[in-house]
Amino acid sequence: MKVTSLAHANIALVKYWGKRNAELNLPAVGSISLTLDALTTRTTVEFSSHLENDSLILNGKSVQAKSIRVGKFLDLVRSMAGINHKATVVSENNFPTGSGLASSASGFAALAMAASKAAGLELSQGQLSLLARQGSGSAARSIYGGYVEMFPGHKVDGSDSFAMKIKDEAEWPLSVVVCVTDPKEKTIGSTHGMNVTAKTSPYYDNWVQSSTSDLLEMRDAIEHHDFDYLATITERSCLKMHGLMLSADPGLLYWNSTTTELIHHVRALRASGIPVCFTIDAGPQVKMVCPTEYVDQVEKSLDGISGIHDTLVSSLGGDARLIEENVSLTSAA
Ligand code: 2P0
Repeated sequence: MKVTSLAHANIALVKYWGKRNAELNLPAVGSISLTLDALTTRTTVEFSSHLENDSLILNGKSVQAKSIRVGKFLDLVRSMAGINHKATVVSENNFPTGSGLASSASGFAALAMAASKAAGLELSQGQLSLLARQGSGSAARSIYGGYVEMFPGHKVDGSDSFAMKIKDEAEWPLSVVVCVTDPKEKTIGSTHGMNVTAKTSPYYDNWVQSSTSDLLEMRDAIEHHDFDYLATITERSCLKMHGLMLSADPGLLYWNSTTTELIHHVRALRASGIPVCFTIDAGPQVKMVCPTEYVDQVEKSLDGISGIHDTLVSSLGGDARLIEENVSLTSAA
């Protein structure tokens, strides 16, 4: 069976950085995110007894390095389903890949959904989230739309480490303006960056401990639709994570000069009365979050900032979903 799925990228308001178990990909901290309607990955998977190897075509190109990570993920699916057929995976992002725009989140969420279904599994959203986490921590969140919380869990085997929706996207319509300041793939991937940080930063333990109160406060802000509170916690978590990254050895600096300019810009906008806040992931792109009725004003305010390569505007998106299931001609033959 050939299955196609679609998943949205997400941005964390309370950030995930660091693993409690690198092998099982278990996060050391919880996180809370928004799912982005406009940023999507569409993935088709087909297992076949006629294939000798797994293959990955990402954005129209055959990708060897990434397909090793994808191959390991497919091994998980195969062992769950009790099959040993190899697979063809074709995946397309509608936004820049590997540049700090959460392509691994939407990518592994879409892959978990399409591959499990193509292998004959019927998984619940919780099981899909748990599976997606094993591909990429942030992918556990992209199984759901709206406001999502990832729980790091306590169990050694990671069976309690998955995400859940905490509020539907329709209940509190926020929007996000993504400012792409550099579309190139980043040189230090998140997995490596997290491991270096956990091993070398003198602040790492404090980061892990202080995440509990950030999560608690963010749940409260979302529960009460309190944008000012959300803005305060979002910027605090973002800057704390980047401070932590800077304190690794060697220090990780993902920003460029436009990233810094945009931080000052957002703070000036908020001081002028526009409810907006920034967040930045493991890359130089700046994501501006605001109530949807302010999104045009926020976007307009960016006119004349020369370092912005592109802007993407998104409302909140829905759950990852299957969009096509076909019995393939090759497997039926
Ligand atoms: C997040 N990031 O919470 C944080 C903020 C980037 C900065 O989750 O190693 O690609 O695959 O679990 O999910 C990016 O890390 O890392 C990420 P792995 P992932 O969105």
